[in-house]
Amino acid sequence: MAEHSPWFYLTTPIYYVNDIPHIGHAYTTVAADVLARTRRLMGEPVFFLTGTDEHGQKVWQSAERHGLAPQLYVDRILPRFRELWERLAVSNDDFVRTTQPRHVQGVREVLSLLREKGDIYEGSYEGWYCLPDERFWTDKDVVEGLCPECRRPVERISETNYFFRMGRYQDWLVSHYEAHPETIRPESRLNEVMGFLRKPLGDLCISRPKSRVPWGIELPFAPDYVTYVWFDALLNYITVPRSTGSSPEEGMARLWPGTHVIGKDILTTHAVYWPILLRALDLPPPRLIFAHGWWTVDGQKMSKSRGNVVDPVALLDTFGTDATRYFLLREGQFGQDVDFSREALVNRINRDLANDLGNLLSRVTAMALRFFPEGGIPRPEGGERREVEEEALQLLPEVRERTVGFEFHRALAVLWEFVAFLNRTVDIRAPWVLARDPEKSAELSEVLYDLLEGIRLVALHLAPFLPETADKILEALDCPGTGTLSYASHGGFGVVAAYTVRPGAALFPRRDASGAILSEETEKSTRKPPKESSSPSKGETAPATPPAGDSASASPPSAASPEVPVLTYEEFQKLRLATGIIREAVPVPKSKKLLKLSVDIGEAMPRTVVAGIAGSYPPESLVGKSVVVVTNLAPATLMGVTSQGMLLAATVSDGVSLLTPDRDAPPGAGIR
Ligand code: ME8
Repeated sequence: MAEHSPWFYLTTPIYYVNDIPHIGHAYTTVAADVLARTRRLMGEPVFFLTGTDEHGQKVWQSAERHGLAPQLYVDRILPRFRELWERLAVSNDDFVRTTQPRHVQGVREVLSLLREKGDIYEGSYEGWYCLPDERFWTDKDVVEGLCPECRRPVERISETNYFFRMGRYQDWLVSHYEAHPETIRPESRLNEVMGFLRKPLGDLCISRPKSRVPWGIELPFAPDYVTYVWFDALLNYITVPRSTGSSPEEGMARLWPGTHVIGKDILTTHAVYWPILLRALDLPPPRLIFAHGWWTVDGQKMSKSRGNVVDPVALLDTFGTDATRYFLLREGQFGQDVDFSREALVNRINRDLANDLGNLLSRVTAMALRFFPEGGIPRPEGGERREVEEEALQLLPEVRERTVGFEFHRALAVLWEFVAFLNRTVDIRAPWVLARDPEKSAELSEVLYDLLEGIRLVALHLAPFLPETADKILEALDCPGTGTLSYASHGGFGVVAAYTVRPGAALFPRRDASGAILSEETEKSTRKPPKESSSPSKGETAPATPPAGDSASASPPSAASPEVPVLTYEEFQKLRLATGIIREAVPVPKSKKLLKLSVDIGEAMPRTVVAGIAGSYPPESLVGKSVVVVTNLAPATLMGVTSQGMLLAATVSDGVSLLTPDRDAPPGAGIR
């Protein structure tokens, strides 16, 4: 049946509203969003569902604690989830609440049907109950009075209840997974499920007496009982499709089976209870269940009692939508546990987003504007495939494949390989050198077109991950925004006939270790670029790179003088100096004084350093020279080139003299 439907139906768990959302909720939902957006770009019709789980004992108890009726309580918490998804740019097509009439009605219909079929029976129950997980356990399961799942104390309970004949379908489920092992991912999770299925499955208690849990969906055949919250919750995955079609059957035929993205904590309910429930309803099992790993904080489990729960709203307030989304998906492998630290987040922002991506856009658009102020950089005529196109064809299809395969961090790593390639192309092809030679104007135009086209493809592939950034990039390239894109129509190379760029805003500001934006003020005052003028002036002779302060005076400052600030030892310790070796040196176009250097400081990629030393050193004399680099200065853009460090030099009578280690020192040696 629905196996042939073209629809991609994707769900997240529906989250409990007994508390405000945390980073784990954001993780699952953003991952699902990236998948939904990618599938849409692939031209598939997508139905992406998220929502809230509003019934059950935990929610009821939270409401009690707040002195509110449960419905009022959930209505008050709900906006926290909805607003979070909005701020995270989550593009869900529907939002289900288990208190909605469409869901309540659907659950009651299912209950009646299963009761009629004889799959639900009345029985008495005595056993252990885990309140936080709302699950029953047998004597065998419970060790030392603790829940085998969450390790919290269980309580003894004895009552009459209604049971779902789950055991009946165990053999079917085992043979289903044997035939379709690919429907549980990652593979290790399938092993867990099969391990669980090795023991006989008991029947599932699907009711709670109202006297104990008054907050839930009433059983249609037993008004003193409400439905077990998990039974209620899982059914959202079909009550919604049933309510969105012209009839329940049509809605189901269109959307079902769905793909579920969940955390590893709820694997058993999804991979065991849920397919069996579907089977009892004569519906096919889910298309796929992907259970991702757990976020920890500085290596520790996140918990309220530890006070280390990461609040996604606070992250958004400080870092914004796209940086938060990027970090969530880039930092760890989806499926494995991943650790949160602010340091890692700030590093990712500064390195990947501000340096690699942000600089690429600002360098290339600045050059396009400078060398083609009237715009109109045309698509080069025919000919052989050039290297940017080759590289795009090589790398970009993998970005899509990895994304639909849930390998989000790999997809981003591959995309960043392409970003690094484009940055290298800028360095190697040096458009500013081409711009000096009128005979090379065709080559200049070709290089810039290829770079701009490369950047446009970066935006296209970035769109599912960082939708706001993709739009900003496309706007700077004067291309239509992400809302109109598809891989089929925009994924080729050479799609744009001619580029006219606009001055783009900086994509990501750099941050200090606390996460605060390094303000332009700070950057300006500490890294004032030397003025460009044709006649040498006093100010021009001084610093090797943008001077710290502007004291171009030749006399050494005296620590005793009141204008010279005195540093504390702690302040001095913040400075990072390292040895470097200059690998490349070229003049900065239109500048008499600046050279653009590529300096190896022992990192994966050499740093670009702009130095005001052209008056003292011809570029070719610098290649291979050892220098001393300030490595943790905020970058500054000088004449369109962003400098990622500063060289130390002494001011001498006829210019500057670079400081250099007096014996051989490898690149990256720290300086104390
Ligand atoms: O379980 N790391 O809701 P819930 C990663 N209502 N993901 C995490 C996480 C963490 N530390 N903590 C939570 C429920 N999550 C039920 C679901 S579905 C029919 C009913 C994410 O509010 C992860 O997706 O406890 C996990 O599965 C989900 O939040 C649990 O959310």
